[in-house]
Amino acid sequence: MIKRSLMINGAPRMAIAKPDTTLATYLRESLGLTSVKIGCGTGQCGSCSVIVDGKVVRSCSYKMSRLADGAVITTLEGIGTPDHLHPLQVAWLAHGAAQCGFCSPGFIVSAKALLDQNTSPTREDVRDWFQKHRNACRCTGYKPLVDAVMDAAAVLRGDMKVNELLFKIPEDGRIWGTKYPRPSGIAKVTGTLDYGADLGIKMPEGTLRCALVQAEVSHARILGIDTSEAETMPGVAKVVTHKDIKGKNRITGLITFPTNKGDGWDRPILCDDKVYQYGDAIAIVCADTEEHAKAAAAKVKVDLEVLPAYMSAPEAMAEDAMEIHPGTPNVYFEQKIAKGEETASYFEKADVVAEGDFYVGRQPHMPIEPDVGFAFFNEDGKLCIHSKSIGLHLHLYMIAPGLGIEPENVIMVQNPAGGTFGYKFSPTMEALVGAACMATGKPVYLNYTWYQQQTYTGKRSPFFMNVRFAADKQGKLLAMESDWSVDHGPYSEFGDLLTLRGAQFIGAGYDIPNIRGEGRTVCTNHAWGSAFRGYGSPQSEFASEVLMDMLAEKLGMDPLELRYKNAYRPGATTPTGQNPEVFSLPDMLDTARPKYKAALEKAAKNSTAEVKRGVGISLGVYGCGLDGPDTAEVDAELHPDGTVSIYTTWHDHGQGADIGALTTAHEALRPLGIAPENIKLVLNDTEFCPNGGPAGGSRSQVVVGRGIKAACELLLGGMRKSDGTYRTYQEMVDEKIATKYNGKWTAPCTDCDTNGQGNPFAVYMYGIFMAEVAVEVATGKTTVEKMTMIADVGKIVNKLAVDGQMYGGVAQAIGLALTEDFEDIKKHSTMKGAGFPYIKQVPDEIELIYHESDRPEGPFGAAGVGELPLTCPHAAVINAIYNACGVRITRLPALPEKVLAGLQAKA
Ligand code: MCN
Ligand code: FES
Ligand code: FES
Repeated sequence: MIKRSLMINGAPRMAIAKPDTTLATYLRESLGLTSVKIGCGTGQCGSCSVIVDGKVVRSCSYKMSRLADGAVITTLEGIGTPDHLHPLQVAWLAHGAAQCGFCSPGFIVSAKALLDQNTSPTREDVRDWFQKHRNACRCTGYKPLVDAVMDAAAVLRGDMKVNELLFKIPEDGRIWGTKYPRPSGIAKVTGTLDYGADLGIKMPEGTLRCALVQAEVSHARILGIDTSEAETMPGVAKVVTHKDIKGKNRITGLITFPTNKGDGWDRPILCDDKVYQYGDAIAIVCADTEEHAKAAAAKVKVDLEVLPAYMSAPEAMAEDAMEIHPGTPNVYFEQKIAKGEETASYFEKADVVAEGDFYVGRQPHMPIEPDVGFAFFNEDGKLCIHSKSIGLHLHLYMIAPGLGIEPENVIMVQNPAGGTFGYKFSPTMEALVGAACMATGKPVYLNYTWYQQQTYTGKRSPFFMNVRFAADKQGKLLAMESDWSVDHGPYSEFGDLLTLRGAQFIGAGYDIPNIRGEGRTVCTNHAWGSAFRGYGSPQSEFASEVLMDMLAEKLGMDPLELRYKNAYRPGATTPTGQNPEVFSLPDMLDTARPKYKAALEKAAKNSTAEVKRGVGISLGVYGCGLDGPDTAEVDAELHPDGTVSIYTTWHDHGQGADIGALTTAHEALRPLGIAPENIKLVLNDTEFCPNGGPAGGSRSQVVVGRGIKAACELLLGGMRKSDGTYRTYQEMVDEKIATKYNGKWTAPCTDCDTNGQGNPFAVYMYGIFMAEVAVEVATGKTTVEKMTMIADVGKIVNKLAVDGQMYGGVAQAIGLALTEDFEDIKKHSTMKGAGFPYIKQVPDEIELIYHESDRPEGPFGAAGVGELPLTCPHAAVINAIYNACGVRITRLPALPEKVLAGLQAKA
C-alpha cells in the first residue's frame, strides 16, 4: 500500500491505495468522482483526463505510485457544478458540444488546463492541444468543441459576457427550430450524469462482477468446457455456462423475410456446440470483484477442434466451404431488384457504359464508452436489465426465449449511453447479464474493456459490389445493373433487411428508369454484422457515387452537371419505384455549383509538385424509418400541477432523444402556453413506456415525433373546452375526462417485394457533399481540408442537434474514407490501430447549408437527420482524391499506401 497526502478539487485528502491502482480507478471507486470516465482504458481517448500539478494526465494509465506526496489534482467536479458552471461548461452547452457527453469531462478538463496557461489560444492551438492530449470524440466532429473553447476563452479574458452564451427563450415562447440546449446537457458537462459503468460501481454490496470467457479463434467445434479450477478460485460465486441457461440459449434474429433460408435462431447466448466468431462468449465468471472474476475466467479450459474460418463473403461462398451453421447454406438470403424494362438491350445500345467493382469494409463503431450493463431482480421478482440498448422492446423479445423467461417478467431500461452509432441495434451483453443474474439469483454487473467492445460487438457489414450504368451521349442514365454480396458475419439478425438496402440505395438520388440486379447475404466467421449509422447506404451509395464520377469522365462531363441532369425531379422514381416526397436535389446542386467551381479553382491554384489538391462531390439519400408501416406509440399525461409527461421509447445514443422529444411535445402543446421545463420526459424503460420503436433508421424524429404529436393532440382534445380554452387537471377529473392518452402513428408505407419494389419510407433525407483534399505525392497521405454539406432534413427541430449530427457524421465518413477498418482482429483492436479520427484528421472548416423542405408526413415538416451525414460523404473524399492526383480508390479505406501504389502505377 502507498499513502499520499493529496489536494483533490481544493480539499486535502489522505489516499491509501495499492501502488498499481490507476488514478482513474481510485478517483472513481474510492472517492466517487465518476466524472472521470474510462473509455479506452489504455491512454488513447482522453476521457479520463484530470489535471495533476497543472498538467493534463490520462488517469487510466497513471498509477497511484507515480503521484508525489502533496500532488494537486483537479477533476471536472472541481471545475464547476450544476449551480456554478464554469464558462467552459456554459460554452459546451451553447455549442451543443456534449452529444453523448461521454468525452465531455475529459475535454473540459483538458481545455481548462490549456486556458490556465494560454488565455488567447488560436483555433489551431486548441486543435494541437486536443491532438497532443489524445482527446477523442466520436460524436461531434470536434468543430463545436473548438468553438466552445474559443468562446470560453473570450469570457475568461473578459471579451465576452457569459450571458451572451446563455439561451434566451424567444418572445413567442417557441423553442422549435432554436438552439435550446438539450435537457441532459448540464449533467453531461458537469460529470453528474451516471452512465452504465458509473451506475455499475454504485450497485449495492453483494453485486457480482462478471468476466467473460471468450473464444480466441474464429470457428471451432467445442469438445468440452472445464470450469472446475475456476470455480475454486478466490471470490468466485459461479461460473455460468450454456448448461445453466434455462431457455433455448439462442438470440433470435427475427427473420424479416420468408425467403430467408435460416430460421433466425443462430446466435448462442453462451456457446454450446460451436464457436462462430472471435470473441464469442463461452462462459461467464461471477465473482466478488472484477479482478477475481478475470483471474478465474483465465482458468476456464475450453477444448476446441478448430475449423476452417471463412473471413470474407467470397471465402464463405466458395464451392468447398462448409456450412457455418450446418443445415443452412452460407448464402442464406437473396434479394433481387427489377425496375422498368430488362436492362440488357440498354447496355447493348447505350452511347456510354461505365462499370466498376467496389468494396466498403468492416467499419467499427468505436464509441468511446465500451459496452456495459447490469441485471437484478426487482421487488416484484422481475428480471431488470439495464444496458445501452437502443431497441428495448425489440431486444426483450429477442432474448427472453433464449433465457427461458416470459417476456412479461423482464423489464429493460436504457442507461445514458456514451455513443452507439447503431451497434446497439443488436443485443450485446443483455442476455449475458440476464443469464448470469438468473443463474446466481444475485445482481450482476458486466463492463466490457474497450478491446472487448471492439472485438466482440457487431460491425458494419462489408459489401462487395459490381455496378454498371448505361447512359446516352447527353449523360441521361438509361439503365443500371448491380450485384452485391453482403458479408454479415455469423449471425443472421437483420442481415436480410441490410441486403435489401442494396436494392433501395445503389443508384439512389437519380432517375434510373430500368434496373436489374441481385444481392445476397453471406454467413462468414468475421465479426457479426450489426446496424451502423447509414445502414447499407454508405456501402450502396459509395458504389454508385464513385461510378457517377467514372461515367462523367467517360462522357467528358462535369461530375456535378451529370448529377444535376439525373437527380430526382417530378416524375422520377427511386430505385424501388417510389415517388420521392420532395424534389430538393436540383436546388441543392444549384447551391453547390458556385462553391464547387470556386473550390476547383482554388485547388488548381494551390496544387504543387509535392501536394496535389482536388475537389470531389457526392450525393446522399436515406430513408427515415423502418421499412413499411413503421409504428410508434406514445403516452401523454396531464398532472395536477399542470405539467405534462411524455412516455415513450426514443432511445438516446447521444443524438439528442431528449431535445427531440421535448421540442416536438412543446410544439404540439403550444396552445397550452406550457413552458419547456413543465414537460417531463419518461423515456426508455419498458415498465413505464409504450413502444416507440428502436432508434435506428433515423426514424425517431419522424415516427416517434408523429407519435408524440398524436398523443399531445389527443390530450389537447380532452382538455379543450367548447369556447376554445383548456381545462385544468381538476376540471378534467371533475368532468371524468381522461388525463392520460395513448397516441400512435403508423407510416403510410409498403414493404418492398421480392423485386425490391415498394414504398418503404414516408420521408427521406437528401444531401450534397463536397470534399476538398490534399494528397501528399511522396507518401500518398490524404488530408481533408474542407467539407461542405448541403442538407435537406426538412424543418429543423433543434439547430444544435442537427448541426451536431452533421459534424459528427462527416467525421465518421472521413474515417471510413481514409483510415477506419476492422479487418485485422489484432491490429484493429485499439482506437489508434483501427484508424479512429482524432481532431487533426477532421477539418476545422466544415460548412453546413440547409434546404428546409417541408415534409408532408414529418411532424411539423421535419425529416430525420442522424444518418444523412454518413450516407456518402466518403465518396466525395474518394472522388476528390481522383480529382487531385488521378488515383481512383474503389476499395476502402484509402490508406496512404494504396494511394501511393496508385500514384506509382500511374508514373
Ligand atoms: N432532429 C432535428 N431536426 C430534424 C431531424 C432531427 O433537430 N429535422 C434531431 C432529433 O430531434 C434528434 C436528432 O436530430 O435529436 C436525430 O434524429 P433522427 O434523425 O430522427 O435520429 P434518431 O433520433 O432516431 O437517432 C438515431 C440516429 C442513428 S440511426 C444513429 S446510428 C446515430 C444517430 O442518430 N447514432 C448516434 N446519431 C448519433 N449521434 C450520436 N451522438 N451518437 C450516436 O451513437
Ligand atoms: Fe484513459 Fe482512454 S485515455 S480511458
Ligand atoms: Fe464526444 Fe460523444 S460527445 S464522444
